[in-house]
Amino acid sequence: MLILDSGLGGLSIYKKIKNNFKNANFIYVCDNAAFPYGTKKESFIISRCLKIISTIATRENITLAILACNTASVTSLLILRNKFNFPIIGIIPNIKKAIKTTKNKTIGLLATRTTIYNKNIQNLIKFYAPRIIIKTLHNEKLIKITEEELKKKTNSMKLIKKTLNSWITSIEAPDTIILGCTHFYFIKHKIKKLFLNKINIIDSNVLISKKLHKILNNNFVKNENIAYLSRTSKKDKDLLNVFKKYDFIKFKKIELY
Ligand code: DGN
Repeated sequence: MLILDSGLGGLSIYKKIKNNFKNANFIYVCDNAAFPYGTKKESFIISRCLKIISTIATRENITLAILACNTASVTSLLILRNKFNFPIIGIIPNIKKAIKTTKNKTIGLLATRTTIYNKNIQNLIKFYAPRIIIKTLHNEKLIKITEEELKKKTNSMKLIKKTLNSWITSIEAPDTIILGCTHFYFIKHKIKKLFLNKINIIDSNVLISKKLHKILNNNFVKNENIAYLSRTSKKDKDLLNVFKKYDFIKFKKIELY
């Protein structure tokens, strides 16, 4: 199973599915040379994902690919599905679930700029939530700091607080927040704490597990998990340590021109 993100966010999906597919071999592509996708043009993300999946498909046996990044999914999923002969699934902000959950008709969407302003996401919001206020927040620094925290280099609380302050203090504060970025699962508990647990957090990752069970049976034979990195400089050493913690024991470089 191939999992793709520009950073470590996709590990939140891996964490969710690994126990349900215990014998599956996971191949994680961390396109760290292009991290974060959230600040890149849509055309760049599409061609990058195309190149990555094509390259890996020539080297590894791929049963299914997961775009473990909302930004990559909203921009590239439909295009990629037409190019490959294995299933490709992605993750997008779970707007429908949030609409069902909110009581005060105010929802917060926390995602990258590219995800928030993607025209399909904007259309989904207009279609499903015309009478609901959707407040959006993007802060690419928060994604970077979440990665740094996973590498045990910093503490993200101060920045999370600063980023969410306008929601926390507003009289029209959302009662429901959609995690529209796979990185934010790692700071979910902190977000909850800042809202004194009086917030519904909408998990879009659960949809991935449901889709996987529909598509795949569990007939895998366990071999090993491999992490591919698109950059392997000295400063990427900490990344390897995070992957090791998640049972990725073999590392390879993916060359992208
Ligand atoms: N994890 C990505 C997402 O879900 O949109 C954001 C980080 C990135 O740019 N890859």
